[in-house]
Amino acid sequence: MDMSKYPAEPFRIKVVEVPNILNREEREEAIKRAGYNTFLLDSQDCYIDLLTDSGTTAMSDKQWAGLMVGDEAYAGSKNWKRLEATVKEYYGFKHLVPTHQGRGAENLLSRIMIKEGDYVPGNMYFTTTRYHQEAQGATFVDVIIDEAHDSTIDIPFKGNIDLKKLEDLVNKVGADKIPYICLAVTVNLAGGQPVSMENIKAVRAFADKHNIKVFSDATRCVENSYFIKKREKGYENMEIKDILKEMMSYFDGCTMSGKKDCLVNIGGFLAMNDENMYTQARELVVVFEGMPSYGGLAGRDMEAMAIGITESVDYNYIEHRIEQVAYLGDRLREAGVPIVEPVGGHAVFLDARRFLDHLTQDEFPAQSLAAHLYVEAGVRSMERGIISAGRDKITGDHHRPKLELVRLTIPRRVYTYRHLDIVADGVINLYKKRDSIRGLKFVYEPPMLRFFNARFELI
Ligand code: PLI
Repeated sequence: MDMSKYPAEPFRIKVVEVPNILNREEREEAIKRAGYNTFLLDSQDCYIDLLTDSGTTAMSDKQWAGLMVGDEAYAGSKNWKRLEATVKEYYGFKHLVPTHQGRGAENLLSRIMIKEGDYVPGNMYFTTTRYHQEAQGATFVDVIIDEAHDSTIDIPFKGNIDLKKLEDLVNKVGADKIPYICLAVTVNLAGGQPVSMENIKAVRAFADKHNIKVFSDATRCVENSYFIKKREKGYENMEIKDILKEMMSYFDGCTMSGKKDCLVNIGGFLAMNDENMYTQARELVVVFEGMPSYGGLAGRDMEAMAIGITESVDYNYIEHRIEQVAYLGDRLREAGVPIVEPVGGHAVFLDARRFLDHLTQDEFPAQSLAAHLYVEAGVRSMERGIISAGRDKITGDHHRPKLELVRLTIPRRVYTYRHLDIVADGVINLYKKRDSIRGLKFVYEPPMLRFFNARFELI
């Protein structure tokens, strides 16, 4: 590999964490104890933990210093004032309520906007987002472009919304049944794929025509901004922070999981422009999260998030973050391992259907691949396939996503290129002996968000 293509770490390491490095036999025991579910492994038993990029960021020295100026008053904390001002400055929305994390904001948004029998179109589902929409009586409708469901198609903005699908939905159910369009930047389950500014503008224009609101799932919006800078004409000379602000200007508001692009271990917010909606959000947040000036967070958490937001738009940070993920993808592609193309912002996704083409979807290939990768290399990854998709609330059958994936999610500012080499070597070794990998069956299936706590055994 020509390493000069990849930017070196734009940080120095000041604190280290030493995990257990188990041998193969110990890892076999550990995964059996965990019911072949990587969510149920002990963190200390995972040498390289790529379960998620959520809340796993290494905070900066400035953020840690920020924790010391936490104002832990029950109401009116000064850290809240700073967070509010920072979100207004970088995201441009008039109002926000803090929440303990992204799903807290999704709960509030869904309760405020959705009536029983509504439809919420979105560019592919995310587990918690869809859960909250359905819990309020809505039907989620996937309106992402078809290409997003094919892991082999390499196009620059694979997270885009298909305007024709939106139009068809409006014609079928009527615009008054669509309280808002949920537009995620980037699209996690499509592989961390970005949405173009052109598509965001087109969705805005469509929504205006039909009097529908547009809310963004802004969880990885800084990563989306980087892709726009690199791939979309007219944005190549703009600063990340200006791209971010322009992007957000097309939305009526957003939900945010601060645990990703705000570079913190906990936190989130719901932002909006509408005065009336803000009043409702303030009324609801006290029921589910806490006072509108803390929303389930400590003052110190809000301080760290405000600082994280300012650091997240730094070009050196985001360039290294995205290109490091690309490096892992390049290594795997070079060895012929089937991955989702193109590589997205936060993770490399293994295509388990092609990796384990001797297994059917009912043998849970992605779940099995994740379990075997742990045994092979001490690397923890996550299934994003039939298990994550859950069951249809009416028919009770599995949702059957076309994409059956294992996500190798890279935490921000945590691992070096050498760590990623260990991951790549482990995956490549496993690929060479893929025919010996067996499928799994449930021994315990939870009724909701089953992937978190499910248990399996080898078939
Ligand atoms: O985990 P939360 O509640 O802070 O955020 C929920 C959430 C909303 N939208 C998107 C696109 C997400 O990726 C997301 C959380 N993602 C997790 C936990 C992940 O591992 O990807």
